[in-house]
Amino acid sequence: MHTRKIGITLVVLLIGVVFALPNCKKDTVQPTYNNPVDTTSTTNQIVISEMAFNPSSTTVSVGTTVTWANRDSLAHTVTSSNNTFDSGNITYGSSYSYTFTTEGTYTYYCKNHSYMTGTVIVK
Ligand SMILES: [Cu+2]
Repeated sequence: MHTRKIGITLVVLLIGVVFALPNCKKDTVQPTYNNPVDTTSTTNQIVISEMAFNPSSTTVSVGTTVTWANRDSLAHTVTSSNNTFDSGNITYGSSYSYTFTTEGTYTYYCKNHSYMTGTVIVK
């Protein structure tokens, strides 16, 4: 009887932890289900790897400097569709930065591999 009560208490506690963690404002334990490859990102660090911009879309505030770091062995470019910016070839291990000073949606692509596309939304 005593053992069963402890068992039920543990189950209730576990359920409580599972439901309470995401809503807990001052928890020191980070929720573990943040997807690191979430495409709705707010990062200003974009990694070029495996022939893709990661994340492919990010939302930043006006004045943010966004940096693209190339981790592919091939050279890539970060070229805006309306020619607002153009990195030229970024070789392996190099990076390119651009500061967005005007609100808007900026689509860009790689001149060497036009199927590589990305978006920066500036708010
Ligand atoms: Cu490329």
